Amino acid sequence: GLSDDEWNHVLGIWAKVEPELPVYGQAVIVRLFQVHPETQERFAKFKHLKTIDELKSSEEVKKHGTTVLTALGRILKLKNNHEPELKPLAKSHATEHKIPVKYLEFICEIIVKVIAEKHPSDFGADSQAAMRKALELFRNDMASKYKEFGFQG
Ligand code: HE6
Repeated sequence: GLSDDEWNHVLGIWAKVEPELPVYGQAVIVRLFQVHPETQERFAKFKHLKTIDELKSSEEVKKHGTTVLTALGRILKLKNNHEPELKPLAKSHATEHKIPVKYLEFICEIIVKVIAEKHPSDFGADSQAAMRKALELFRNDMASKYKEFGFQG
């Protein structure tokens, strides 16, 4: 797990992200689809969006980004005790959507980059390191739940 100090960094920066969750959510999903187009293929509802402009102007993309970051925020706020919140997410992503752990790695890396771009002065080296650690914990625990649900990830 993370130390109290590390969690303070994580939740401190998250408090700055939260008022603009749809903006961040949209930026993260658009970037994910741009950099890793194979992730977009997993979404029947987004397959028709071909250009970057179409992605950026899609209300559905924005809404989904908000959903994803809202779920992640709830998990982060539970700190080292995120199991109850993580379990249903791992279940749907393992058994329904079948999302490889690699894709979770992609989105986590993009989340750090997008925050760093939008909040350069509030997201220093210590905060970035703490956020990376929190997202690694999230991914590792998702991966072990995946296995419990019979998905190798
Ligand atoms: Fe996904 N997702 N997701 N997901 N997701 C989610 C929270 C998905 C995610 C990574 C989701 C994904 C494909 C996520 C998804 C639906 C991710 C919620 C709350 C919901 C929902 O309730 O609808 C992370 C890190 C978090 C917190 C891919 C690819 C990645 C990388 C669907 C295809 C699909 C869906 O509904 O079809």
